[in-house]
Amino acid sequence: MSTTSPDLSVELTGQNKDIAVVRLTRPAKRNALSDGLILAIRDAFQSFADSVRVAVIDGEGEHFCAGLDLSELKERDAGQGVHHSRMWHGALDAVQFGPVPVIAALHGAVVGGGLELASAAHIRVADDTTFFALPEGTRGIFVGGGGSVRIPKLIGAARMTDMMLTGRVYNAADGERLGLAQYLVPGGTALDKALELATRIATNAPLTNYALTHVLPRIAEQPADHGFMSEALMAAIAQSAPEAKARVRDFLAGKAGTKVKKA
Ligand code: 1HE
Repeated sequence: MSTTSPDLSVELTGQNKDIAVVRLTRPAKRNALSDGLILAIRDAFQSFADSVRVAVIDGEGEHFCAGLDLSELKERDAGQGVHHSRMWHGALDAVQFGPVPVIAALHGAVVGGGLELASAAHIRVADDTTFFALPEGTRGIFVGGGGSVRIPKLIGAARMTDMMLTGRVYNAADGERLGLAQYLVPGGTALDKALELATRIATNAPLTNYALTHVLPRIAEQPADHGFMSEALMAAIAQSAPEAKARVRDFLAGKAGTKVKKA
């Protein structure tokens, strides 16, 4: 059953309603992630309309997300703690391995579970008000939303260890330099940039987008020998699609807008 929440909105935009903007709408609590909000995120990413080709996730107010709703942090026994963390894993897996590429538009605090959520996106755009931190270490807890798996892939285990041991906060420029975000933009423009990227991504062949979000991360985890074989299989499937043949034909025919341009 689909969970709705007053703390989450989903709006379809773009030509043909092909971009879903998923917005955390709990600014009074800095978009802290309650259990209800985490389940609503899971359900939103599992139930997009067929028209959706790309999703953008952002947060209302001055901060993207303050992480786990600490007011819900109550006594749990070990078993309940495992289930709670696995619930987060299910939700953020729905983001990373959902039907479409996901762009996170970041500003203000991207901390704790907020950084775990952002890490599940495929592209992160940070405006210059963004700051990144993992306060779990100083709060006597640990990441539980997949951060220990995803964040070291972005910045390495050593930097994540430092963030958690010392409470280190990275500003937007340093975050982009390290790999916490792929784009750095002026304050207040992260959503615009994310929508610009989404518009471009929506014109890709859906099968290529699927290969990039579902196959590439798995190849990256495989031994090289297995990875080469997976790559060959995916390449063969992608290039055999009629859409791929038409796109290559357009380039060979010199059709406008098909040439790679200097950055
Ligand atoms: C919250 C939360 C929250 C704010 N849970 N209520 N995350 C943290 O340790 C980060 C905690 N938050 C902060 O450090 C700051 O709130 C911010 C830097 C994000 C923003 O500061 P500011 O000055 O804009 O807001 P504020 O005055 O601190 O907070 C406004 C309200 O939001 C206030 O409630 P109010 O009723 O007194 O108005 C805060 O209590 C509330 N609020 N953040 C609950 N996180 C899967 S495991 C993941 C583990 C983690 O994520 S641990 C890290 C948790």
